Formats: sequence, structure tokens, C-alpha cells
Amino acid sequence: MHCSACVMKLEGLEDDLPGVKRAEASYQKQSMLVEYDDSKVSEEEIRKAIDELGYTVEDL
Ligand SMILES: [Cu+2]
Repeated sequence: MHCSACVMKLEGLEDDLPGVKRAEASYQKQSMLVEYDDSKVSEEEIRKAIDELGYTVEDL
């Protein structure tokens, strides 16, 4: 991610994707933390949503 607007966009997943409880993105750390209910949303769906926003998911 390149700026704080990206952070806002990524954290918006919390509202956009049902099942996502918490999305916390850090511009400084270039990383994000997602807490989700796996009975409602899969990791794959989250990855896809992030991908659609134009970001690449890298596992830590
Ligand atoms: Cu940006």
C-alpha cells in the first residue's frame, strides 16, 4: 500500500465483507490484520476482495 487512503480502503473490508470482524491496516508496517468468522467468510474470499482492491496478499 502506498498511502493512508489505501489503509482506509483496506479497513473498509470490515464493513464491505460480511463475516469480517476486524480489519486493521498499517501503512507503516505495510501489513494488515484481519479477524473474521470462518463460518461466514473464507480466507479465499478475503484474499479475493483484497485482490480486487488492487493489492497483493503476502503471507507473513
Ligand atoms: Cu494509496
